[in-house]
Formats: sequence, C-alpha cells, structure tokens
Amino acid sequence: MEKTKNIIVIGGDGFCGWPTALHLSELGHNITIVDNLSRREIDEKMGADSLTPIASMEDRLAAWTECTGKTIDFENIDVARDFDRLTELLASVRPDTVIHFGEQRAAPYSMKGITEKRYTVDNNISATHNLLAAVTELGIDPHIVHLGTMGVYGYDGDGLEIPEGYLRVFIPGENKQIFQRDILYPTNPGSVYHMTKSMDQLLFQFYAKNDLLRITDLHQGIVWGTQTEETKRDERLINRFDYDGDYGTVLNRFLMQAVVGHPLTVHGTGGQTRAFIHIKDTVKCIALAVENPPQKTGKVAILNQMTETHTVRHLAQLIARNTGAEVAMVDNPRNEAAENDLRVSNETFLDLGLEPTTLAFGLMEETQEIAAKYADRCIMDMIPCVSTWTDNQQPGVVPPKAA
Ligand code: NAD
Ligand code: USQ
Repeated sequence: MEKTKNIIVIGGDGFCGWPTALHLSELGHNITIVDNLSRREIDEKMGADSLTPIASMEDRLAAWTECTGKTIDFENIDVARDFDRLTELLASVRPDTVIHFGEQRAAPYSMKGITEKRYTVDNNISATHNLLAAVTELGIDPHIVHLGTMGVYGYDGDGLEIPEGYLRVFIPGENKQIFQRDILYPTNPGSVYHMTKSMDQLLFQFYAKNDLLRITDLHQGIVWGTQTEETKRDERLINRFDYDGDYGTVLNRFLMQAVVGHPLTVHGTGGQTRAFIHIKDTVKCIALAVENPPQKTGKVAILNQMTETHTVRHLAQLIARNTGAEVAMVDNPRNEAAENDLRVSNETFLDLGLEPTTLAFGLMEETQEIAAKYADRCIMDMIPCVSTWTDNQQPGVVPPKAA
C-alpha cells in the first residue's frame, strides 16, 4: 500500500459509506466517519427498516476493532447545518481525503411531497457547499471524492455514449467563426434528488476553478448487492439492505420480492435501461479514486462508476428464471421514458484495474445469503412504490389479479 492517509467519510453509516469506511481502514488508512444518522431516522419515521439487522454505530465500530484490532473514529455531525463543527473537525483531522456520501439519496423519497422535496434540496446542496466552503476557509487541500450519479444525465434514449470528463463542444458564432468550449455534459435530471446532484456539479466546477480544489466526482450507477469482504466478517458489521418503495433500488427489491413470494414489480414496460454496479466494486472504485487524486488543473475529475447496463424488464426475467418468481407489470409512478438505450464509458476504472463483479456471478449468492436469510424481517406493507412524480400518476401497486 502507498502512504497511510487521514480520510474523513461523510455519510459513513450508509449503504455505500459503511463498507467503504471498512475497506479503507482494512487498507491501512486512518478513518473518521461523519454521519448525522438521518437515514436511520427516516426509516423510523416511515416505519421501514433494513432487511438486514444493522447494528448501532457504537456496536459496528466495536465489532470492527474486535475483528481487526483497528479503530475507526465517529463524529455525529449534520454537515448541512453544523458548519462550525464540520470546520473544527476538518481543522483537527487535516484529512488527505474527504469522501462525501452524506446526502438524501432516494429519488422516490425526494418526490413524496413538499416537505421531502425541500429537505432533499436543503440537505444536499448545503452539505456539499458547507464542505467546499469549510475546506476553502481553512486553506487546507484535501482531495474531495464525491458520490454523484449517472441519473443526472437523464435517459434520452438515443444511445449516445456518456463520456467521462468535460465535453468539448464547438459553437458556431458570427462570420462563420467556431468557438471551442469545455463544458459539463448537459444534465437532464429526472427527480428532485437527481436535480440536487446536477447542482452539486456546478458547485464543484466553481470551487475547482476558483480555489483550485482537487475534486473527483464519481457518477455512479445503481448499486446492488449487500456484503463486501469486510462486512462479511461479523454479523454486527453487516451492511444495510433497503427494499421499501422509497429507498429500495430495483435489483435488490426484485431479489427480496422473489424470496418473499411477492411478484416482481416492473414499472411500466420495464424498458428503462439503467447502469449497475455491485457494492464490492463501489468500494474498490473509491479506493482507486483515493489513490489517484487529480492534479490542480482547475477542473473536476469526472468519472463514471458503473460496470454493466440492463433493462428493468431483463432483470426481472433473469431473477424470475432463477427463482421461479412471478413478474407483475405495474403502473409506473415515475415520470420517465418508457424505453431508452444507455451507453456509458467506464474506461478509467477498467484501466486502473477494476475487475467487475457481474450480475451473472453475484446474483444467486446475494439471493441465498442475504435476501432468503433475512426474509422474515420483511415488512410487506413497505414494498409498494407509492411516491408518484405528479398528481396524475398511480402508485406502483400489483393489480389484484396478480397479487
Ligand atoms: P444512504 O442513505 O444509505 O447513506 C447516506 C448517509 O449519509 C446516511 O447514513 C445518512 O445518515 C448520511 N447523511 C445524509 N445527510 C447527512 C448530513 N446532512 N450530515 C451528515 N450525514 C448525512 O445512501 P447510499 O446508498 O449509501 O448513497 C451514498 C451516496 O452515494 C449518496 O450521495 C448517493 O447519492 C450516492 N449514490 C448511491 C447509489 C445507490 O444505488 N445507493 C447510486 C449512485 C450514487
Ligand atoms: N423500478 C421498477 N420497479 C421497482 C423499482 C424501480 O421498475 O420496484 C424502476 C424505476 O422506475 C427506474 C429504475 O427501476 O426506472 C431504477 O430505479 P431505482 O429506484 O433502482 O434507482 P434510482 O431511482 O435511479 O436511484 C438509485 C439510487 C440513487 C442513485 C441512482 C443511480 O437510489 O441514489 O443515484 O440509483 S442512477 O439510477 O444511475 O442515477
């Protein structure tokens, strides 16, 4: 391993943040987790819970020390609201790297109602800006690694490959002059949540240019799977598994639905093509990003973090074939294209040595070792997607004949 780094993981109690913190600790880095535990509070308020029994932060950290002899620090700070404590922590840890996962990340939750829309914008934009402002104010120079999303680009359906980095465009001016510009790839977000990630991009662009901050923005696809090498070591280290209609993502929802005997809820025609990545590859990609900080170029390093693309329909067919589950075509509660193509460049991580965990390889392990093992914890009432994008839409509920 290269030099030990001081790393702050904001959102380190979450689905991606927790296994990332453990993996980087395992690699020998000094880790401080920052989290306000808002995700656990939201579950409590909704009456939902992770399918897997996640331990308290105290028990998680004690288990990690018991298993490995390593310690991870924890600070309960709301980075969107408590600027002073965030600044104090940055001043005392003087991190080499800050990894920023600390945002409200569910599209359906962000579309539930006005309270959730406002919370998502206030929380996500303030969290990102507070981090950038605090780093600038202190005059420190950590590499900031942010978890962004593929969905900022929208799903236009024409199959144009989404590039990494800035997009070079040529704009016709007067007198047949052609002007060259390097711009952020145009965004076309499909939810209030995805809109906040588009806005994050502008914040990063500004601070990279104005203050020469070193920022890597990882445009990640939908994460599936649960466990990593580190979270498997002890049940108290287990990662969260969301399956409810707001926070459950499509592939994990289908896996859980298959084992509890619920029809797989395909929204609309299921022709939506999305990008996917296994949680084991998420933690590897982040470790690669941490080891390869960008230079101070005035530009953000923009990478795509995904390994394969599939239509929702294809995923449902694959799981139905493997498990015998029934597939239900339900109303699409979202305002999204019924069918689209999606091509994404992921050259950087492949060039850095990422060997993807494919669906074909990981699917059955995930079904048997996680979904089936904890199926009795499933709260069936939490399965339907009831957040609709507009008042004219219907929830994604299984029609009576198939239910
Ligand atoms: P998560 O909700 O499980 O974790 C986010 C964590 O951040 C939670 O523990 C929460 O308590 C914390 N948090 C939120 N606001 C905070 C604040 N103001 N101060 C301190 N902590 C705060 O989500 P996740 O699935 O781990 O996603 C992490 C990041 O990765 C998000 O930014 C998300 O947009 C991005 N991402 C996730 C996926 C996915 O499929 N899960 C895909 C692409 C991108
Ligand atoms: N879908 C179904 N049936 C379901 C649930 C979802 O057909 O039961 C469909 C949705 O309509 C959508 C697709 O599956 O077309 C993906 O939905 P999702 O909930 O799995 O993913 P999404 O809302 O896009 O959000 C998730 C994470 C988010 C992350 C994003 C990456 O919650 O944090 O940013 O994936 S991406 O999609 O690449 O933008």
